Amino acid sequence: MMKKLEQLRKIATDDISRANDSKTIEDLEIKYFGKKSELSEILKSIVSLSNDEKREIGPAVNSLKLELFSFIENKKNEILKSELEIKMKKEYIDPTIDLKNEKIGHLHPATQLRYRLEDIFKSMGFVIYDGPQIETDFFNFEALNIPKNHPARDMQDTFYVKDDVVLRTHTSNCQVRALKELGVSLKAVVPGRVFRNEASDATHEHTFNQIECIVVDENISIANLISTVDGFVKKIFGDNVKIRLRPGYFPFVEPGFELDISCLVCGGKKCPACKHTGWLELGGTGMIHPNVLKSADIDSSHYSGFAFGFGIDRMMMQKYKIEDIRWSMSGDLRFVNQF
Ligand code: FA5
Repeated sequence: MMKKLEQLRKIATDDISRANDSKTIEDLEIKYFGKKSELSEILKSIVSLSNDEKREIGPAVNSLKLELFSFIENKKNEILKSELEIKMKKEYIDPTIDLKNEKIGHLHPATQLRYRLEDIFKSMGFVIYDGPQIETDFFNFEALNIPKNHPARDMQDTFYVKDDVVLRTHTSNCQVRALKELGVSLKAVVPGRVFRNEASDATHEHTFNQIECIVVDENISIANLISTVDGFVKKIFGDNVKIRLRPGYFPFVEPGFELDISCLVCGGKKCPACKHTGWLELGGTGMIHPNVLKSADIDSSHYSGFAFGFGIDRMMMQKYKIEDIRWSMSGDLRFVNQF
């Protein structure tokens, strides 16, 4: 047995000395220390030896085991260190390289504006709510008091995925969703992409962004609506901007309004940019219709609320004086690099 141990020491030390990569050393670890290794078989066989033999062989096996173990550990550390050095040389990073002139890209102006709007509303205590762009006919139309075959559907033609599934035409699709999911009291804004089946021109796209605001609680009035809109419009466009409401029809609000801001170019004095009216349209608004609250299982005798929906791309056009909305999705770097 002692001879066998001596042979094992020689072969193992030779093998380990020759190893020069981590895979080989891992294989040798299994070969010499694994469950089926020769050393493990010898250890198992010790029980069947006589007491005298045990006294001689036991310590010898243990000492060989410790010797080989420390030998293989040292070799392993040596190999890992040299492999790491090679890797570091190959993947060398120079932290002193000057990247000032590297082009790293930036957010699209509509996205920048969206994030700014989100920050403003968050600072006013609103939560940001997100909803699906592929929507059921129910949430996009029916829950909003627009039954099938109602003429109001003509105002927002869309793309049909299936009979009852559409690309959402407005972020108002989240009015009933947010009320059902978050309940009252609710102060939420929904920014996001919407779609319409309409011919594009300087102010119309088939794909654009809106931001919806929904507030439902006890005793909510038009005064709350006006102060909220006035607050956020001044934060976006500056303190001199005025707002005005005109009667407007949307089946999901009663009363409903179109909301205008004073022209940013002439300050309300009338110019070509505002078609000589002094005002620019921002979007629709109004007090949420009782039928909409009913769709969300909310008691309209106890709660009331307002909503508004504005076009982010149109706001972007006004803020940055962009004359044609079609630049927005053109993918033209001459446009986006200006912001
Ligand atoms: C709506 O979409 C209503 N959901 C708004 C609303 C919400 C009313 C809550 C009442 C209560 P409208 O179709 O007018 O309304 O669109 C709102 C705004 O989206 C418009 O004022 C405009 O800024 C923008 N918008 C509408 N159509 C387009 C289009 N094709 N391209 C670019 N922007 C558009």
